Amino acid sequence: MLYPISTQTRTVMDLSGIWKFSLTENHDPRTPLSSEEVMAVPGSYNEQGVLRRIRNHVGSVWYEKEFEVLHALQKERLVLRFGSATHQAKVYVNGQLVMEHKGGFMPFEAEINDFLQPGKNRVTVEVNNILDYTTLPVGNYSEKDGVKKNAPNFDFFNYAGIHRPVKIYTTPKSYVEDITITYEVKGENAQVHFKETVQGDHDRVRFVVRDEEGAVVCDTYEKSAVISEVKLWNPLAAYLYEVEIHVEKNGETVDLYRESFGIRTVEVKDNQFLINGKPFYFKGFGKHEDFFVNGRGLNEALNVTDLNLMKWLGANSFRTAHYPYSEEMMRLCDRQGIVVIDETPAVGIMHGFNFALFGGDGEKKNTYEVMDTREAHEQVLRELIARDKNLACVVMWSVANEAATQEEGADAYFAPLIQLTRDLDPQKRPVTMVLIMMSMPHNDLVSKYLDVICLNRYYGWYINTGELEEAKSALRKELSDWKTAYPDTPVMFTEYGADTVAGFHAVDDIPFTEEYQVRYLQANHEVFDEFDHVIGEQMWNFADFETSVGIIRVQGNKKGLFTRQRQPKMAAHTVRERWMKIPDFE
Ligand code: GCB
Repeated sequence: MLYPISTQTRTVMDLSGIWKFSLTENHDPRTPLSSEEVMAVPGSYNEQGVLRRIRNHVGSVWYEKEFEVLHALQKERLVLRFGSATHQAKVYVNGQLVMEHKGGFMPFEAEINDFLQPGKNRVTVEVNNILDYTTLPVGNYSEKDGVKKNAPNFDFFNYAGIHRPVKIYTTPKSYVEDITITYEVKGENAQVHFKETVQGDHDRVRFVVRDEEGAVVCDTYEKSAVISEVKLWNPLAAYLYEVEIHVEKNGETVDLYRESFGIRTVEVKDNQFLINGKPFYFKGFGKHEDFFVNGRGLNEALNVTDLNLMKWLGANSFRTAHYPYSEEMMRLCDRQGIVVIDETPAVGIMHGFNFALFGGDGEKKNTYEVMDTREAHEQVLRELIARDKNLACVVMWSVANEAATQEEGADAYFAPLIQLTRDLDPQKRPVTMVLIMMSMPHNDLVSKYLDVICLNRYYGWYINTGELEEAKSALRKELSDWKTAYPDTPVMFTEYGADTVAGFHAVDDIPFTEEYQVRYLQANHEVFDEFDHVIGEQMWNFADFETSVGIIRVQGNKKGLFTRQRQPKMAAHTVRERWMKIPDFE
């Protein structure tokens, strides 16, 4: 699905702003929503609503907004598009259902010409936040004595609402529906291939590629062209070409779409992660889309700030933990040269998960008998790869975070999904899954399918708490075991971290203090540096973030290197010293 842009043949209306809002469960969308309450879109309703009844609401809520379409545009295709609505949405125009979508992190759209009326129109959206054993992420929905509970099976607040922009964009009746760009780099040149889908009456399609200076580097009706003396997209040195796709009829351009694309290669070889043939070392984070007031709603100023903080630190990459991020963030990373591991919302695929802190080790061990997430999983892989396939910043797909990959059934569940990811990706990027602490070299059932083994490890936090020497020995042992069991698969850390309350201090190794976070990270880094097959370190987390309430969370998860308001903790300075010395490429 293409990102909506304005060109000489298209325009975009943004419906962001203040919408009417109601918690009413049984609204009839044929009548206007009668409510004094309002919500800003994009944004989570949980924070804006302030009160518990809104913050912790379980079930459906309703949004509504009036809009009018410029007369001159009404002969065009008018497409109503949501960047995302979390987690399920039904969309009505003037009381008539125009589309439904399941899954809280992907765009969806529908043509609305037939639903419009002269003058004012009304878009009404029912958004539902219930998560259960069929959804991704996985939740533990229950209803007892009329009380609904929606406990997440994951460690972040279940923010809901219309999280990304709502737009109406136009296209002519003949239009570019999709474009896929692939290429091979051959010496100084690149052979670029275009695969377009065009709807409607047209004669032919022309591709005009420009470089960053605007110079035309190819102009063709063929599906393939050579860009000579190609400038490659590199981490922190992005270079983006732009292809203009002209849909032509009788020699005239009837539709024009522009897609930017970087050219770079990615490959896992000899225990290394090669970008443009050079061994890349991941330095960065698992992140969240999370902030005061906005909740999980798009916040472009925050996105820019976060990338600038990463550059200040010497970081080069992050993982979109634990769901696909906004198209705006992905496009920003493509432009800024930030390397991204693109993760699905498959988090919580573990029945009876207990935090290792309480001695649990996934005690129920029948995840694949009781969960029914396959359909949602396949759907989101299709949607994610369709959305992000042309992005140079995406160098690897993460099929899931911390599933029960040590339990019987994991192989049968994941092998086909990993294969599907490979089949769907036109650029054939590496594929990974992020492994929980209970999944070890001796019992993990999916590592054999992965290009990179990604580990979430908390030695010195959930285990060996406060005991950094023990933590180092345990980590060292585990890394040698992976090397022995999977000598040809590189390993990277996608999580390691210690909850740290900014302002807490101690001389000794006392968890929750800023000093402990510094030493915990140093201890981990010391061991990473002993192993050549470790190809990167993405710590948990970039910043503190909101979670459900619970006794192991002090107003949220505090493993951030920055506070939630983006102030550096003491460890930010020591991590910066380290990362400034580690080059992006070996
Ligand atoms: C994990 C999860 C992450 C949690 C983190 C923690 O392994 O992947 O979502 O927030 O641990 O801090 O416990």
